[in-house]
Amino acid sequence: MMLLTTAFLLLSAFSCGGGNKANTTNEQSEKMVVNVPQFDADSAYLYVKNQVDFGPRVPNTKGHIACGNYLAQQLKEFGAQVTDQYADLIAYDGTLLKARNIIGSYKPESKKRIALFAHWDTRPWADNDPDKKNHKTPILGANDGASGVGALLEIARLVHQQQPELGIDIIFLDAEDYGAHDQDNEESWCLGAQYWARNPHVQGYNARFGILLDMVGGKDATFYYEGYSSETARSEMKKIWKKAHELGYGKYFVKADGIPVTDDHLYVHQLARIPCVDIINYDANNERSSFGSTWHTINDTMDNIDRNTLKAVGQTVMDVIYNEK
Ligand code: AHN
Ligand code: ZN
Repeated sequence: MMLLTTAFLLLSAFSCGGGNKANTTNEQSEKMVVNVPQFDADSAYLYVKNQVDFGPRVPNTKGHIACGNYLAQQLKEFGAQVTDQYADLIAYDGTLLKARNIIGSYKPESKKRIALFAHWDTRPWADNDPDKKNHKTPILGANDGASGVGALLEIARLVHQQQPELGIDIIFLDAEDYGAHDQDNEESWCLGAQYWARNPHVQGYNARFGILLDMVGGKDATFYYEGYSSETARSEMKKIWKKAHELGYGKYFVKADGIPVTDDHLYVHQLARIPCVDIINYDANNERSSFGSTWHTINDTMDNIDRNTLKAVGQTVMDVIYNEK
């Protein structure tokens, strides 16, 4: 950072006079020189695939345990201070879920923080599959689960190489997708988030804001203003969409209202009082699901994962967090 600032000042000294003088003040140069590392979509894609290769990550299964170990290990390799938060959570059907939230922290001593969330578990039932015989088959969750986590692992890799000004917490939430089959039991979803928000990994934890990534890898995904984000984290949401458009990702980040979604960010706001924006695929014209045609089906596989979508979301989040002062 210092080196780059110096380089810029040298360059400005050599550039010809008569330009906008305001641009050559120290303050302006600092602003312009924020160097944001390049999000590598191939790398993120590999982190998505590595999770899917464990098979379904349903709580209380071998694939879940193995993938949890992989995620904690990756965060450690990327220099984060890792906290494992184990919790026994009761699902809507009475099942005791051996859940694990995994948190990777950078600059843990800093009071100025941003929290980045994704759920890492996968749904035990493909109950939105067009074929009823698949409704009890667990999903692979390439998009629904692995995509957000994969993007955040790539961000962790980059944050380790070059730290942004603020402290960053990468928070992998468990037991998001064990919700009831009927739509009215909202609180049966996001159990790991509810637990974390009631029992944050650090006492009195706070962050300036949070960003939740949910289904951020699908081909031709579109991200609209999600309802709760609009209400409770409006300025942060607008900042993210503005940045996405500046970077040329306007076709993904649509500046129009989507729907409210009961998702992890809701509890982050309600229980931990941290404003949190949900970047979640919204497919306005899909009859099968407003989250896209593969949502909670056996087709939520790597075939539907598009590096370009991961790049659009990952680079946007990178630019947002590196520009916070
Ligand atoms: C409900 O269907 C209530 N919420 C969607 C949250 C979700 C499920 N995200 C991924 N899978
Ligand atoms: Zn789901």
